[in-house]
Amino acid sequence: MKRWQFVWRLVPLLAMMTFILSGCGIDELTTLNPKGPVAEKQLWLILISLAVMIGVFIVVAVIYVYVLVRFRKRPGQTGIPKQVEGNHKLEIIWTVIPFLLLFIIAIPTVKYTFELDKDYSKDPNALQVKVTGHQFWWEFEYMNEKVNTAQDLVIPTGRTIAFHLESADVNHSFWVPTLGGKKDNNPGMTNMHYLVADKPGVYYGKCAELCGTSHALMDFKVKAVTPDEFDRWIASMKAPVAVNSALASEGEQIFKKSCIGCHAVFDPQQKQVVGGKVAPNLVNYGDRMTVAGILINKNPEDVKNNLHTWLKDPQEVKPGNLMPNPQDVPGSKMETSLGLTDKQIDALVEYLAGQKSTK
Ligand code: HEC
Ligand SMILES: [Cu+2]
Repeated sequence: MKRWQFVWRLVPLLAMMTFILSGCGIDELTTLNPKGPVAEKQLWLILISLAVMIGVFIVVAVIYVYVLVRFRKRPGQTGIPKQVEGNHKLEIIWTVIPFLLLFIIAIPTVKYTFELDKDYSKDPNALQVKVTGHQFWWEFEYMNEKVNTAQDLVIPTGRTIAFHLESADVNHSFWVPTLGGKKDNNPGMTNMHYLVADKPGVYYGKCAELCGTSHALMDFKVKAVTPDEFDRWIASMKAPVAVNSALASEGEQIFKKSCIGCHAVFDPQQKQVVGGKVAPNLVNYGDRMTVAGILINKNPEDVKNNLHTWLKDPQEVKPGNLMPNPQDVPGSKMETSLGLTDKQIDALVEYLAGQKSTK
């Protein structure tokens, strides 16, 4: 009876674990569903190590169970059985077999360790992207194209992307599980990393190094598109966007007063991107897949709602982030605010959401 009660107690525990583990998205944040050659090689290393380990486990378990059964104490048996010590043949066998097994794992591991650490920073065919980790957002700078964006990393398929990983403050770690392993962004240095995406798609990225209060919200998206589409995207990031309503142009004026010191946008008069670099670049903001990397723009209309949520209280969305509150929020950690009214926020939402490429 007691034992049954114990087993029953395990049921909710198992159910809870199933529930929690099901949170590990099958397609999104997994290394088991590779979408490019780097991730494929890494998965192969996992599988070969796993195969060797499972093989060893099975052989050892079978011998163990056999010995337990075959040499168990029989009825009527007294005293300890004959003790056997030392057997050169056996000792050589169980030294050589593990050596061979480790050798099998070592060959691809060493080969891929060097291969995956290749530096493509001088390769003219690779796309050079500087990735700067900030508390708590990602900056992507296309070094040769002179385009800068945040949270959404757009890349062409089939081309090696050479990432120059840097940090503006503390340690971060750049990780896109379906494309390949993570690498750190350390302040004061540049770490090289490369990834390739085979097929168009949206791949999830995360900061994988505890970097402060909102570390868990430091997400980004990698959007792989065809090379043609990529060229169009780059062109659109340098092309003017019309501001086509009175409310939006009011928003533009407020933006130029209150926001442009930190954030850059495309200025149609000067025909270039202008503004500060300490905060995310907001060129073509209406095309973004997220607001602040974490509020998902599932449908095109969502961008307005998400912008509104962000601008009403950025600290509520990402505690500890460095954007000043546009409005006074009672009890907020940000003591001062930019003092904007509800109407001014609506105008800013209209302006930023309308910044869409016209391609
Ligand atoms: C003192 C600098 C500063 C000022 C001024 C500022 N911001 Fe920000 N803003 C930031 C920082 C830093 C972030 C990144 C927060 C994070 O994600 O951790 C941010 C994030 C954002 C985002 C999300 C960006 C993204 O990539 O999705 C929007 C939208 C935004 N700000 C709009 C505004 C608007 C509109 C104003 C003017 C009312 C403004 N900001 C004023 C610093 C600033
Ligand atoms: Cu981080």
